[in-house]
This record gives sequence, structure tokens and C-alpha cells, in this order.
Amino acid sequence: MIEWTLSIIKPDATRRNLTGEIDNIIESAGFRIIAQKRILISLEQAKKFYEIHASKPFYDDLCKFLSSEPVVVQVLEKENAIEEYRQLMGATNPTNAAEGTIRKRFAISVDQNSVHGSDAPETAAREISFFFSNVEIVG
Ligand code: DAT
Ligand code: MG
Repeated sequence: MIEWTLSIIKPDATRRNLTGEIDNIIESAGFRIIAQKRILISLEQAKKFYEIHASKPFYDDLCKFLSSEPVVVQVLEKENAIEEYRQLMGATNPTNAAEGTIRKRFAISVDQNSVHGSDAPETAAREISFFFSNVEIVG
């Protein structure tokens, strides 16, 4: 089934000029980037986006980090996109990420791990509409 997933190129990656390289990895893996924009997320938006993690000890730092510098938010389209992009990203902690994954290549640490990807169809729908209106997703 063709799916859409939300990807975020996080501040540690935009800061190091890795947007193009990560886009290239994504496109080379067969995803279509059907929407993309560079934005600065407010702390309030970050808290809402990551509200599922509100009880975690790293929540405050996570929200501060995501809102600290520009990010690139994007919608990726592919067969089985949600699971496939999780595979391409690699494990949350880059120490555990497989060879060839984006996080293995670029992540600095578990908290500065370069990319976000939705983890299920419901979260993908929520996260895409969090950042994009229908007219911004042109296919
Ligand atoms: P993922 O981004 O792989 O979906 P997650 O949803 O469990 O991982 O966590 C969201 C983000 O929170 C993750 O990308 C980085 C941060 N994070 C997760 N676990 C952490 C930890 N133990 N220490 C610091 N930051 C953490
Ligand atoms: Mg997650």
C-alpha cells in the first residue's frame, strides 16, 4: 500500500548543512518527497508535537532542541513508507543504528539524532496535518 509519512530533518542536521545529503539518501531509497519546507518551530509547537513524550525525563530538552534552530519538515511517499522510513533512519540511539542508516551516518547522540519519522499510520496522519495543509501536498 502506498503510504505517506512525516519526516523532520532536525536542527543538528540542518546546522551541519546535511539537508541535501539526507534528501538524496531519501530519494535514492525510492521515496518521493511530495512536500517540504524549512521552518523554525516554536517551543509551544514542539511541546504539542511531542506531547506523547510529556512524562519522559528528556521531554523538556527534546522540545528545546527541536525549536532551537530551523528544521526541514517533509512528507514522504512510498510503498510501506512508514516502516521503510523507520528502517532507513535507523535506531533512535545511533550507537544501535545499523550500517547504512541515516542515524548511523549522521546522528551525534540519542538526543541529536538528525531525523524524525512517524511510527504508525495514525501518528503519520496526525503529524502530517500538524505541519501541512492539503494545498501544500502536491504529489
Ligand atoms: P524516535 O525518534 O526513534 O521515534 P522516540 O519517539 O522514542 O524515538 O523519541 C523521540 C525523540 O526523543 C528521539 O528521537 C530523541 C529523544 N529521545 C528518546 N529517547 C531519549 C533518551 N533516552 N535520552 C534523550 N533523548 C531521547
Ligand atoms: Mg518516535
